[in-house]
Amino acid sequence: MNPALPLHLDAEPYPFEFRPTTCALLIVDMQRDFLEPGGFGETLGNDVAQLRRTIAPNQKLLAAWRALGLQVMHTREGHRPDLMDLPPAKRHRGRGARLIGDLGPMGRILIRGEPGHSIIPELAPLPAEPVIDKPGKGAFYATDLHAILQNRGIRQLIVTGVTTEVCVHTTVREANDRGYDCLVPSDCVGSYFPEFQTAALKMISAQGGIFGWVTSSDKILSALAGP
Ligand code: C5J
Repeated sequence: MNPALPLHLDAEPYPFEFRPTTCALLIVDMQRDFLEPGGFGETLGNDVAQLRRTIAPNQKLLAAWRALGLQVMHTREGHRPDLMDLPPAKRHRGRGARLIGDLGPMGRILIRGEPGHSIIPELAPLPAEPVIDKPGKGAFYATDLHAILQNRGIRQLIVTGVTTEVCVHTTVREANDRGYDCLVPSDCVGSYFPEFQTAALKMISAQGGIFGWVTSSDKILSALAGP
């Protein structure tokens, strides 16, 4: 496989054509507080198994992407320890017993530098892989992601991570408005709510791919492996 040549893979709503060298794997918010038992997500009453099923397929895709020397980027949702970048509306919405910035089971919730804020060890970034710290749901809002992608000549994104209908969806929508083609492998994205997972994926590929394409990680791996 020559990664500079275009590849085609089976996707919804129609085959996705991509050039691996100008396509980045963007892994969204695979953070301990969202995925690990005992983390913030679970303390809110969520079933983390719904998210943890995405770990193994993400590991396989990440290994294949790295083996070809292709671009990998990671994001983390979180805020400054002094909370100055946290809109009061975001802190108070949900009215949970614990708010962003409060002490949770893995340190202060969604605060940069705290144990729960870090990416799960199974998908730990390599030193050369940019980690985008984002204060919002979308990875483009108030970050340098767009500049980094432009400087590296990236035109297409494979977006994985959690949660499908929140940070993955917002990121795909933001990317779409900035002119990137987005491909979402359904087994590499997860929601605490199965019905949201199904609806969110349908919304991406509906209306002729209004936000992008949906496929599975196996199809990406087969395309990379070549005929
Ligand atoms: C949420 C995220 N669900 N990463 N964050 O609050 O999707």
